[in-house]
Amino acid sequence: KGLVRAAAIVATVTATFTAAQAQDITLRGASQFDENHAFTKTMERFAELTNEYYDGEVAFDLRLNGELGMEADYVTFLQQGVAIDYTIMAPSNMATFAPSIPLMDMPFLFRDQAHWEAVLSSDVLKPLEEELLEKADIMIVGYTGGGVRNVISNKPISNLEELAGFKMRVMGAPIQAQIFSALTAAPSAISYSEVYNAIQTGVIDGFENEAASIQNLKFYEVAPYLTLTKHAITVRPIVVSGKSFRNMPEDLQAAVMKAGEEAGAFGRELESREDGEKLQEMVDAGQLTLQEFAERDQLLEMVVPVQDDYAAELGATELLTAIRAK
Ligand code: X1X
Repeated sequence: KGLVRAAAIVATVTATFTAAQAQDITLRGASQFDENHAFTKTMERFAELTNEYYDGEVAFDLRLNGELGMEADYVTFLQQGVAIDYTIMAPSNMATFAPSIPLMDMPFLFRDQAHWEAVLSSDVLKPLEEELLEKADIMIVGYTGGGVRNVISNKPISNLEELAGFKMRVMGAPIQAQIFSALTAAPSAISYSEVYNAIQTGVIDGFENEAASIQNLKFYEVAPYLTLTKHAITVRPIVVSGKSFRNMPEDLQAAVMKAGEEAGAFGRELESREDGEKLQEMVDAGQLTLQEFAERDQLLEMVVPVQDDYAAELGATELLTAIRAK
């Protein structure tokens, strides 16, 4: 009789524990931007969709405005499984842990938007996802992005002669500096949080970025000239810490994967659509002056050998060929 009673207590306790556990799941995310940025909206959509597909309640605690640091901090947090569970970030900010990841993010990788979309809606990037999971314990659950990166500066730049020696900030992955060095600029890797000040104090003359972020962080205040180099269409993975993912019940894991893929498609449509609109808003507000780059085709020719060498060094020549062939 005693044993039956003990088993009943254990059953009750287990059921209560499971219910409490399900209610208690909180996933914390981080954004460098405010509520108007496409990354923030995409992470909000990811939260909504996860709750839609999961037969339980998950609380999402998304911290904005760089409250938890910048992307370079987030990658360490995710890898260690501390502070945050999910975010959106540039592959070039994950280079320390997985050197091949910036390949999906390198300038001049995509011919046009159709090529970019074909790559992101295929599974051609799978080998890079596997490497990221293996080396950094970070999972890619979807792909957003879609902003076009251009050069933005404190003085007009409209041709190769003016680009020569241009002191510019690039993201931390070595391939970023290699590409811009090949274009004869003078790149240096500076933390994103330092860029505004570095331009203001004359340490650099500018950098390269997409409209959503230029507008959100008001970079036009210190760099009001934008040159349409159109050198990258952004690829921005929605990432989840492997440690957080393994702690989730299986049905939540499935919901997160499905939500990640769909939120990614939502974010790609949103940022691609808003990119031109945001540039125009900044022009109309007198914040930015746009100019064409006279020798854009030549830029492409100058960087292809650098891309090829980088892929060869990583043993990723086949992968680069497959991406180009999409
Ligand atoms: O250049 C950067 O470091 C940043 O640029 C934009 O804000 C985003 O693309 C972001 O992901 C980050 O990489």
